[in-house]
Amino acid sequence: MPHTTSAARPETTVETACPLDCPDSCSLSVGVRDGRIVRIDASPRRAVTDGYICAKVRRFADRVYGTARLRHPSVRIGPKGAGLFRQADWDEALDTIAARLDEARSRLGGEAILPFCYGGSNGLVSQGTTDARLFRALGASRLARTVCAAPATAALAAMYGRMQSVAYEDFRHARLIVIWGANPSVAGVHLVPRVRDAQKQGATLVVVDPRLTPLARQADLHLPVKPGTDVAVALAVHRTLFEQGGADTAFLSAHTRGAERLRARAEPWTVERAAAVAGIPADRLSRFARLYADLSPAVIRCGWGVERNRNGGSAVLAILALPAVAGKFGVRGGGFTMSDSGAWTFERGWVGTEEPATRIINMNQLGRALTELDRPPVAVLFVYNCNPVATMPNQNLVLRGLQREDLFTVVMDQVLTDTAQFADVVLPATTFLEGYDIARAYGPAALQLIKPVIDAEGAARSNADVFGDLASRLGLTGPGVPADDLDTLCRVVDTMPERVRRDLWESGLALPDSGAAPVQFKDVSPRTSDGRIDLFPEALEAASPAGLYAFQPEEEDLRYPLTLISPASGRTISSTLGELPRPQVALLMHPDDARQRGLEEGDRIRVFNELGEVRCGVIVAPTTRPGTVVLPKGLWRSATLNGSTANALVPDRLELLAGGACFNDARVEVERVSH
Ligand SMILES: Nc1nc2c(c(=O)[nH]1)N[C@H]1C(S)=C(S)[C@@H](COP(=O)(O)OP(=O)(O)OC[C@H]3O[C@@H](n4cnc5c(=O)[nH]c(N)nc54)[C@H](O)[C@@H]3O)O[C@H]1N2
Ligand SMILES: Nc1nc2c(c(=O)[nH]1)N[C@H]1C(S)=C(S)[C@@H](COP(=O)(O)OP(=O)(O)OC[C@H]3O[C@@H](n4cnc5c(=O)[nH]c(N)nc54)[C@H](O)[C@@H]3O)O[C@H]1N2
Ligand SMILES: [Mo]
Repeated sequence: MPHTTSAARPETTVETACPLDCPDSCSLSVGVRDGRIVRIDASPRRAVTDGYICAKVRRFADRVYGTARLRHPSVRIGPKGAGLFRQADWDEALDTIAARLDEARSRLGGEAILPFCYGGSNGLVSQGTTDARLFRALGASRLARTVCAAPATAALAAMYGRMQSVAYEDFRHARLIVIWGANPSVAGVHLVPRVRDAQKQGATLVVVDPRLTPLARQADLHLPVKPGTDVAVALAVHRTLFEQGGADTAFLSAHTRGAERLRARAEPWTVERAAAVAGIPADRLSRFARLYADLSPAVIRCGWGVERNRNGGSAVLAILALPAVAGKFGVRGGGFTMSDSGAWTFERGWVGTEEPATRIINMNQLGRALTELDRPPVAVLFVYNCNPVATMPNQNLVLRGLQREDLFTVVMDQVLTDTAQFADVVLPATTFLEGYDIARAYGPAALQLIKPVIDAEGAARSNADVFGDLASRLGLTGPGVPADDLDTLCRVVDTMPERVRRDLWESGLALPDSGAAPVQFKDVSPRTSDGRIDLFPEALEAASPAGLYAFQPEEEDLRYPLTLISPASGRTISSTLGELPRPQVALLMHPDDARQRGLEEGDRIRVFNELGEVRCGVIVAPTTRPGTVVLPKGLWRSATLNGSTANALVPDRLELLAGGACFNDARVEVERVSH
């Protein structure tokens, strides 16, 4: 008889949620046996998750238990960036860091300290809590968290006061769906079946994207715009609406302000002119304008591909203004979907102290901050929830900054990232399967409780715990500072309204008062000062060097005739999971561009400009527009032949409305290389 005792231990299941930087914020059911994760799957708790999760999170255990995982603190022993470390214990690591923080502050002032964090964990506990309190108490430089969503958030907040979006499940009620600069087939997969269902029921699908994305293939109309030209395209639709009777004047006068000024900005944008600027046939653009005027309910999914160029904020404004001008609100399946992260009425979390008015550093210019700033220079860089070598513009300048001998760099992460290779002290962080947190969705709004599923690997600790510990080593502990992630979680939940608190504790899921699928202008309305949609927000106009609805053309540079974009891929979330094996990376290029350069699929190439070069393979296919080439976002340096990724080619210029990143605003040339 076979011997079966070792398999006899039962599998237990823990209900939790995914806090990774993705709009869908899935509810998860995780199987554990003998203290190890054996299965990660969808939980039925949240309707949006719809019974399935993405392939990336299914295999998240490969990260938790993988060879790149950090299990102990370590201290650099080789030259900067050589990746040579010796193991240390927490006391040594944190005492060293505390001493360096203290030294920098007393010698140069608190502003010599730069905390650097972004999307690693979108949780409400692991960011903006004990970390924020520590850096505030130190008087550190403040970080403008602009790498993503800053232009879109500025536009949405000014225009609608962050009104809640049309939920995914309501897309099936739409007769017209516009997917504008979003690729939900990889970056928010739960929208796709809802779009397909709507199409089966006769809805028309329009996709605005320089690439032939999976949904663009299925669309009735695809507008393959040049990156950075969406503002012109949207303004031409506005002009058509105003000129041809498609504007809802009753709605505009009852519910908006600034319509006349918007109309004036749209006036120069005839369909012909916008089509020429965007590099698309004029008849396709006028067909789009007609469809948008004629079909209701009409919903626009505005993605983040739109914002990642100099004109990004104005483009988002012009797109989000469309449903107001065309009067598309007030019906189920009509309106827009952007981000719901700010659609809640609770204040964010707990920090327990005022923010000092120290200098603000735009994270998109990290390289400059490390190499150019003085009075004071950045002396201590503390990176957590972020992998800037892989994710920030001007990679070579970031690397140069990180090589500074007089810079003390701390990196706290789950794995030995490209950034951690440059650290003086590396700290091991828990994953969302090893601690407490709250996932706040930025697709359809929801909060979910995250619980530890397994014990922490090795000596890994949570951010909340480590920053609290550091504060006490520095003597900065005030009364009521939470001790660890559970304590911090309780503090964060305590700041929420009674009903939300109860739902979170009792069922692990809380929805806004307006429910999971509100109708815009019925169940939710603008939360601007006067409750109207502000089509011409003057505060934004005043702050922007180019003004609202501005289109600034790219500078002609004959040496670099191609535009490089680097959108989300299905293999990573930003650079998270980039440590896992992947096939050879290749640049996607249109056959016309390849022919002009004598390139063929399978060639080795270099993509280059004045900032750097990337060496990799090439895929030749008509799935990108001529003139636009594509590399995936979030690559680790080992993924290419020369240790540079798309960000080595991305300029650190700023988007004009909110200082956003210009990832899709890189000008390059491509040529074959022999090795
Ligand atoms: N699998 C996976 N999922 C993710 C992520 C990931 O890396 N991988 N990242 C997460 C994060 S941080 C975010 S912010 C979201 C982003 O998710 P999305 O909003 O989908 O953003 P992107 O992938 O940057 O770009 C979307 C599309 O915009 C197109 N595009 C590029 N430039 C332009 C332009 O100028 N105009 C127009 N109209 N289209 C343009 C690109 O070709 C792409 O198809 O996804 C999240 N989800
Ligand atoms: N070329 C190009 N670059 C881009 C983009 C693009 O479109 N093109 N998109 C940009 C966008 S949209 C975004 S949002 C940014 C994201 O850029 P980043 O903020 O750098 O996001 P990630 O690459 O996901 O890296 C997050 C890191 O945080 C770590 N982490 C996760 N949880 C924890 C935790 O609890 N504690 C600690 N200490 N660490 C943790 C993860 O292991 C990971 O290494 O990238 C941007 N970069
Ligand atoms: Mo992002």
